[in-house]
Amino acid sequence: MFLMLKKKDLISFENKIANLFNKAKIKAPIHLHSNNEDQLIKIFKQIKKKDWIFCSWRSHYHCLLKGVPQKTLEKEILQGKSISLCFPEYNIYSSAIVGGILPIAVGMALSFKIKKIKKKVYCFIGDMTSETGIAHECIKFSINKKLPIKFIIEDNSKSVCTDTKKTWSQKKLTYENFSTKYVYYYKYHLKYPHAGAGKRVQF
Ligand SMILES: Cc1ncc(C[n+]2csc(CCOP(=O)(O)OP(=O)(O)O)c2C)c(N)n1
Ligand SMILES: [Mg+2]
Repeated sequence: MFLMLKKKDLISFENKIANLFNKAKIKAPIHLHSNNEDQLIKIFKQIKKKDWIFCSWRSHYHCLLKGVPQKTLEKEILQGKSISLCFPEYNIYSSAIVGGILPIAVGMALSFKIKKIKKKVYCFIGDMTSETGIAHECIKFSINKKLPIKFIIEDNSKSVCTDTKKTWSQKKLTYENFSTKYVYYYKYHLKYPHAGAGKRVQF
């Protein structure tokens, strides 16, 4: 990537947002990341400025690594937009609807292929999202049509407060350790609750 932030920059940004949330300076939900800085920095090394990123409600780190300036991102979060951050000028789009971004990401990759545009789509999804029907269809379609897209599964083992594997009675997630050209899986431990910063409002 053209601009590479360090692990400590990501952590200090997320800590700052957590403090602002706990001081009631942010009136809308926030979904923080933690303990996945190394993995994301490594993934973003292969992502180019012209490529597109699609992600979920948990996207502060992705925005920073795609080049959104910290001040710009903080302003949007303070305005209550953390849950669905979109910065088209930095080629990053997110949705707070579970599975919502998947067909949009696939549609963009299909369009790149049809128009012979040399850009790639990176679609970041949580472990529970990766087990939905829409994810299975989108991943299958993309692999079979050889689309310029990669799905990155970010496994924190839970969906809000529910254990993902227990929900589906699976010993392993469908795409666990399934690293191919189209799918990359990584596991991390989220120190924060699903939403909020551990002190004030919880979901
Ligand atoms: C269609 C839909 N159903 C339910 C929700 C509520 N919801 C928000 S995040 C979430 C958990 C998803 O878990 P996962 O994909 O593992 O992502 P994580 O939050 O753990 O990163 C749920 C159920 C939603 N936003 N959209
Ligand atoms: Mg999860």
